[in-house]
Amino acid sequence: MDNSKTFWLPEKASTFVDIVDPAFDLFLWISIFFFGLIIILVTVFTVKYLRRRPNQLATAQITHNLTLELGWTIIPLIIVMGLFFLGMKGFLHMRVAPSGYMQVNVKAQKWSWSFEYPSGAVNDTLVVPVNTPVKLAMTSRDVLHSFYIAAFRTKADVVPNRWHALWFQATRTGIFPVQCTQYCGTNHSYMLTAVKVVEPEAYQEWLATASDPGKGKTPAEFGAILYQKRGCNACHTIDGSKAVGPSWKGIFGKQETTNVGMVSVDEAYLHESMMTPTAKVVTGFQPVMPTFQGVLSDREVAALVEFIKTLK
Ligand code: HEC
Ligand SMILES: [Cu+2]
Repeated sequence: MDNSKTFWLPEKASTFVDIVDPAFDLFLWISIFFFGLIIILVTVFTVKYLRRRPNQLATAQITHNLTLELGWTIIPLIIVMGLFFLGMKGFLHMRVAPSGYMQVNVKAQKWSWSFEYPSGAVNDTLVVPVNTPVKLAMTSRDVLHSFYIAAFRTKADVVPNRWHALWFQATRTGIFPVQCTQYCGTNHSYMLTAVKVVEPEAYQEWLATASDPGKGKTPAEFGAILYQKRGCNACHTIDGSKAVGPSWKGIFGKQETTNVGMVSVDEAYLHESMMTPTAKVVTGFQPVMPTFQGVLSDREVAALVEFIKTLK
């Protein structure tokens, strides 16, 4: 099978390709057929019924033509009903995961994705085994986002205070882009990640390490991993350049100007900044940071603090 992208459709990598692509092609060809038919008829009629002489008489008034009227009602009706059943069948199949699926929870936030596995592993890219049904239970921590894997032909909105499910079964290994397809603020266009489809053995191996990312690492090294994996890097840089949030470079120990006055950046302040970001808002920035209450464990907060301390 040729899995590469075509003029119309992106590359193919899931079982849904067999449902979506033929339906898309059918819709496309029906549209092309009627587009062609209409253009041809308009042209033919324009030439045929052109008024050639100023005193040319119009044809006698025709009130109706039953055969023609029934024809242009019934034929399109049959076509659209057929398309409806085709679409409905695929839609239902794509909404209900088959038994024996593996579940991953997905949390969207401005502007990153976080994938949480039952083993406790949390990652910023989605890693899944090939030829296995995977169900995603998705919610958002802030605004409306939308989760889209073009190569898998699947997409669903990710809404705060609600869980949306989506499933897929990847048919080959590889790395495929995941996009947010709902405008969700300044850095929406950077809200990209990937789904990495691997062999089942490689998946088990990955899961074992990902389930305990702090293992054998110093707190600061663990913090550096969390900076990426927890999406802090969507808004904070570590090189001193200003982004949506202040850079972490050299903040530890300095005096920060906030909406409640000057504060010194110590462990307690950093902890509070993660749990209750709106308590003290750094001057010159919007209060857009989501809370990480219930998201970061004490150990993770401590690791992030240690990481920030190293950024002199
Ligand atoms: C959506 C963007 C965004 C994300 C994601 C984000 N932050 Fe923030 N953060 C901000 C903004 C904006 C501020 C400044 C305003 C404020 O104080 O609330 C800030 C402030 C902070 C501060 C205080 C910095 C200072 O100079 O005083 C800390 C510490 C912090 N964030 C930690 C984190 C950590 C840790 C993460 C990841 C677990 C994170 N942030 C994720 C936007 C973000
Ligand atoms: Cu988004």
